[in-house]
Amino acid sequence: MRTVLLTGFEPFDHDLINPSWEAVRLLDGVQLDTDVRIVAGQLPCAFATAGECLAELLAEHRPQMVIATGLGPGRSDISIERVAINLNDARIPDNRGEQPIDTDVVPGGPAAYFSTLPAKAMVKAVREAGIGACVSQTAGTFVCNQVFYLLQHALAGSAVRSGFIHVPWLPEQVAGRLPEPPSMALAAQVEGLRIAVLAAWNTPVDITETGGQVS
Ligand code: PCA
Repeated sequence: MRTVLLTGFEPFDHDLINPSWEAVRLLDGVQLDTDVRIVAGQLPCAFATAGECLAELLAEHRPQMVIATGLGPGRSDISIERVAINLNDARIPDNRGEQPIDTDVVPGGPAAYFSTLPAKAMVKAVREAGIGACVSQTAGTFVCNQVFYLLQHALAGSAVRSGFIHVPWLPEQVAGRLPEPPSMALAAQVEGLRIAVLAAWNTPVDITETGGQVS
């Protein structure tokens, strides 16, 4: 049995729920094919510990593909991230009260890593199912970008494809706010992620882009 590891984050910034974890935990155990299974793991929203937890999940599951996910407040679509940068610059404190400003993710590491997922093929597949999706050129500079960078750093040069997806708020998280920010129902997030993962898995390894314009 081969494994695709999906990670989601615990809630942060006073939220009680994080849609990234709610969505990926519903995909835990789902088979993509007869011999490929999704395993879901949760990461803490903390600069000091998220990387260690990610490394433990990689060592435990030895996945063939890894997609980390997180909440992207204000996003309206399933956002396939293209690039992780070697910079922490937190707008708010993390769940341990740490707020790194202008620090390296990995001192001496490359300025950035590209995702090794086929971002445009994933966007096209999710849109074909009627679910909003886009390619995003920045994962920000908070814990999500840190985890994305550490993931790409850990798997650089390996055959294991990896990348990051930001998901929108759930409707119940934004209800009553004026103006109401964008959101997406949990069922659509789960199905969108499942289709994105499947598209990534089924796209040949030497193709990271389909080349077409998607936005
Ligand atoms: N989103 C945050 C960190 C955890 C999460 O779900 C981010 O975009 O950095």
